[in-house]
Amino acid sequence: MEELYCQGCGVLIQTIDPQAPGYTPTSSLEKENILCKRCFRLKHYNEIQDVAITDDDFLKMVSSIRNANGLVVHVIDIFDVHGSLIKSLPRIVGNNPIVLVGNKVDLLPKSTNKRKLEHWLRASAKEAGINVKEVCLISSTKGYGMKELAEVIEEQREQRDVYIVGTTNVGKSTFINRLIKQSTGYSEVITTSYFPGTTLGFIEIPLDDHTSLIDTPGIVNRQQIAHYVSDQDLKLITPNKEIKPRVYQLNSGQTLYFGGLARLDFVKGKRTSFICYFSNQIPIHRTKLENAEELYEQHIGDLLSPPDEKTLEVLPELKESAFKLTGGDKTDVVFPGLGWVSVVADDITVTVHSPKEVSASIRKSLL
Ligand SMILES: Nc1nc2c(ncn2[C@@H]2O[C@H](COP(=O)(O)OP(=O)(O)OP(=O)(O)O)[C@@H](O)[C@H]2O)c(=O)[nH]1
Ligand SMILES: [Mg+2]
Repeated sequence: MEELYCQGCGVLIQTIDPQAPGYTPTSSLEKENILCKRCFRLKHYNEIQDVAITDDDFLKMVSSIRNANGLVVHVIDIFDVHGSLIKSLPRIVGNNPIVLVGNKVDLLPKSTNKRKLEHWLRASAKEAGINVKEVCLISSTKGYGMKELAEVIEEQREQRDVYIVGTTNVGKSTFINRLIKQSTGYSEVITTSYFPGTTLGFIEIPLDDHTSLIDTPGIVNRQQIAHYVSDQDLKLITPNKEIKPRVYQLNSGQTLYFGGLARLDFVKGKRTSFICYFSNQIPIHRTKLENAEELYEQHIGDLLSPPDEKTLEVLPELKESAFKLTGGDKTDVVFPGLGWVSVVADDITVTVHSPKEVSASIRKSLL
C-alpha cells in the first residue's frame, strides 16, 4: 500500500489493527481527505483514544528539525509560560532561526499592555538561553495578531520551510487552521482538541511550489498539570475566555485555596492585596491558616474542587514551598498551568502548596 498520512493528525494510516495509531477502515481509503479513526472520533464525539507513542518518540520526531533548513515558530501558551517555553529548544532545532509566539492572549484582561508583555517575553526567552528574532502575541481562536505574524513569518523564512513547534496544547494546530482558513476558506482542516497530544506526526501545508508550513506534535512536558487531572477537570481549569482577576485583601494568617488543587498561605507581612488569575471556573476559598489543613481533609473533592474523584486517584500530593518576597516590585506566584497570584513584594512571606510534579515558582509580574 502507498504510504498515506492522516490529514487531521499526521499519523501513518494503516488498515490492520483498529487499536493501533492510524487505523482507518479500508472503505475510507477512497476518500479525498483521509482521517484516522482517532481523529474521526475526536471530531465527531470529542472523545480521545490513547496512543502508544511515547514522549521520547515525539521529541525524536521534532528533533529532526535540527537537520533541516527553515524557520522555527515556537508557539507558547501565554497563560502557562512556565510550562510551555521549551528551554532546550536550541538543542532541538539546531541553528535554525526562531520566532517566539505567545498564543491565547484573548485570555488576558483587555487592559493588558501588549508592548510590555512582548518585552517581558523576549527577556524570559533570553534568560532561558533562547535567542529569538521576533516576538508576536496572537489569539488563534479570535484572530488577534494573525496578520502581523503572517508578515513576520513571510519575512523571516526567506523562502524556506516553516516549522511550528511547541509543547502539547499550546494551540499550534489551531493557529495553522486559522492560516489555512484565511488563505483557502477551508476550516478545521487539522484536528485540534483540549487534550494534550492531539497531533501525532508532521503535517505539511504547502506554501508554494517548493516550501511548506509544517505542524508538529507537541513536546510533552510532564510538569504540566494537564497530565495529572481528569478530562472533566482539565476542561474546568483551562480558561476559555478572558480571565476576570479576583482580588483578595488578606491579613497574615489567611489562606487561599484554588479549588483543592493549590493553596497559598499568607504567613507574614502587612495587610496586602492578592490578585488571582485563574480560570473563572476555579472557585477560590479564603480561610484561616490555622483551619486550612482541617478544611482540606474534610472537604477535598467537594467544597474544594476540582479535583473530582478521578483526579484524586492520580493527583500527586501537594508539596509545600516558601517564598520571601522583598524589593517592592510586583511579583507573580505561579502555579504552572493553573494560574498565578500577583502581589507587591513588600516584605511578605507566603507558603504555597502545589501538586508535587508541578512546582510553584515566582517571577516578575507578567501584567
Ligand atoms: N483561549 C484560547 N484557546 C486556544 C487558542 N488557540 C488554541 N486554543 C485551545 O487550546 C487547545 C489546544 O489546541 P491545539 O491546536 O489542539 O493545540 P496543539 O498545540 O496543536 O496541541 P498538540 O497537537 O496536542 O501538541 C484547544 O482546546 C484550542 O481550542 C487561543 O488563541 N485562545
Ligand atoms: Mg496539534
